[in-house]
Amino acid sequence: MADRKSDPKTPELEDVGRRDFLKGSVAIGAGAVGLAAMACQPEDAARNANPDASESHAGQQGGLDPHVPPGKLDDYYGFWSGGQSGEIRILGVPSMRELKRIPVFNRDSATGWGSDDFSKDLLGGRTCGDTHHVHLSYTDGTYDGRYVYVNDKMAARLARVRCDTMEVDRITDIPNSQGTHGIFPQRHKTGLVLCNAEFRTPQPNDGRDLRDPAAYGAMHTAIDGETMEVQWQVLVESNMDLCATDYKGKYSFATCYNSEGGTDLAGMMAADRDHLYVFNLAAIEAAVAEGKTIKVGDSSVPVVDARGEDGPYVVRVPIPKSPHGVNIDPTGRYAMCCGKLSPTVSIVDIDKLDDVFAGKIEPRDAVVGEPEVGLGPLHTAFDGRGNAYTSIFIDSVITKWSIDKAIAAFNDETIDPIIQKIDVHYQVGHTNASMSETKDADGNWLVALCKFSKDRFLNVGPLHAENDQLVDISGDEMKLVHDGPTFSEPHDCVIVTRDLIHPSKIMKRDGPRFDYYAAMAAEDGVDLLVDNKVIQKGPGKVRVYMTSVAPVFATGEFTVKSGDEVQLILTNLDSVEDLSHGMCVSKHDVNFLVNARDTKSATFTAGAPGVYWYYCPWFCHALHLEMRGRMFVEA
Ligand code: K7E
Ligand code: CUA
Repeated sequence: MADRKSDPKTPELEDVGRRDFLKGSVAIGAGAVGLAAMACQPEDAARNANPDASESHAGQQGGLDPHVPPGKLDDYYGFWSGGQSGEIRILGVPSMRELKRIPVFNRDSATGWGSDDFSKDLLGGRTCGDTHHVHLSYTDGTYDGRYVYVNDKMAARLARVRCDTMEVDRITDIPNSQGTHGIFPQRHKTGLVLCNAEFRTPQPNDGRDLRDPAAYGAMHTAIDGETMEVQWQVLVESNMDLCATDYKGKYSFATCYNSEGGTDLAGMMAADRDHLYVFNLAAIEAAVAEGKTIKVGDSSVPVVDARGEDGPYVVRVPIPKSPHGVNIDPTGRYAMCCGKLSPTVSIVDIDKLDDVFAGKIEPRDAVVGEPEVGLGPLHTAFDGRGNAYTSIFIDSVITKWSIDKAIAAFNDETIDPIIQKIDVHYQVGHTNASMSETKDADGNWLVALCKFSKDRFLNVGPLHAENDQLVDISGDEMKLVHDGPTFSEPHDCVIVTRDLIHPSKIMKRDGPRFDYYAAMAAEDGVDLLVDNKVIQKGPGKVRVYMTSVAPVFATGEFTVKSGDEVQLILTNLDSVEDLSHGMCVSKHDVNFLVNARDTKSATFTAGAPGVYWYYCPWFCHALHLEMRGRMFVEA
């Protein structure tokens, strides 16, 4: 890469060549951003054809070994969001092997998520979602291995996954919000999870102010990470994109790319500066406690109205231009705000924010560095050794830079904070590094989640794989060591040392799902772990309680009437690790998984009179194919 040193305080775009694409895109619109992405492909492809993977093996140039041999375990759990798929994936790092998909907002045929009774209730009739950001719960600045939180941008929801079962146990609808995008849990304890509304809407959104965008606003929402109840909201005038929290529990943050309040592209890009919202959590909670709040629409959630000027609840730190990511470094001192349409990262000194709120200094005085890192900076990761790694979308690079030097360079333009730029393929969105979002960032691995893969994999038709590339950052130089294709479209990931995560091997039978089944069993006088019973619940309503031990269902046949509403509740009595069964009912759209010691159920309407085989769809035994029974449907 050409050296791009220039005045860090001057984010103007001066170079020719690829840089012109951004100018063009700003002038012409979103389509041109796409063209810019295409245009830089052949050059990148030629330069990086056939990288020799063997170079990266242990012992050579001090690099780490990304190869995990058969039978060996990865050092890290990687939690990936699933984008349009509405799910979460678990990958092993550094092997980048996909270990699991956790259905969240989607309907999933393999597990029955979205069609079994409990998850169907939880999803409230919705069948799809759009997950962008996964974060784990924290205690004392590092992961406590309890929960994973993930947003749904499509329907403004927050879901929680238990780390012992790796299943969703709660989903919370966020009121007065659309486009819930950035989320971040507090880091000093399992406290609040803050959620940003990216889309401004009328408040309340009940038909008023439809065509009066000046009256729109957006909510910064606090959800209790334990109860998953919405605690309060702060109403601001502009949109909010990515979210972050400090390490002390004092502040939360939201980037704003549309301070203009625009409703089209030109309008949203008009201003040279937008801002970082800083939320003063103690002041907000005091206002909530004192009742200095409003109610919006049908929601009973207390809302602090902080629209307009800086005040005790919110200040706005000016950031050039349409900022996107905000990431806090592992020392907790600095918030890195990526410019997106400015080639800069603005370094906000969190220690100065008390003085900003006290009115002693101007908000912009909290910016202590603004290194120029490349065209289209989006997100920043850290190695715990004082370096930052920023993903650069348009240039398709990861830029490694020194935080200390970037701060020094703010007042001394002879200092160059840029250490290295490495090509990634192509158009990187998020980047993250091992333990990067914690005080224990360990500087081993970095992942670049590239939005395009083009020529990197076999052509599989118009929809290409994403390319999640693994970079060894343990040495002085970043080294690309692996291309990892992923299905559409994880935005973000976190990489967690494996000793922090303790999943159970068989189902523990607690939590909201088992509360649901315990109530049902009590109502019917049934012991789920013992009984096999067909219970007539009233005219046209039947419950079938069934157990299984490989390779048989304890109930080999049962009889219902055509048109009956049938609820089939299956308990897997096997206590053997990895021995899952399931339930498929022929021609009735029923297919769900029942793990060892688990209970699941589905409700369906019995079809036309006849015999319908039900069977176990999970290979569980040499006689797995014989694991089936008959449902007799009578006229
Ligand atoms: Cu940058 Cu939704 Cu995190 Cu995508 S967002 S890249
Ligand atoms: Cu049980 Cu196959």
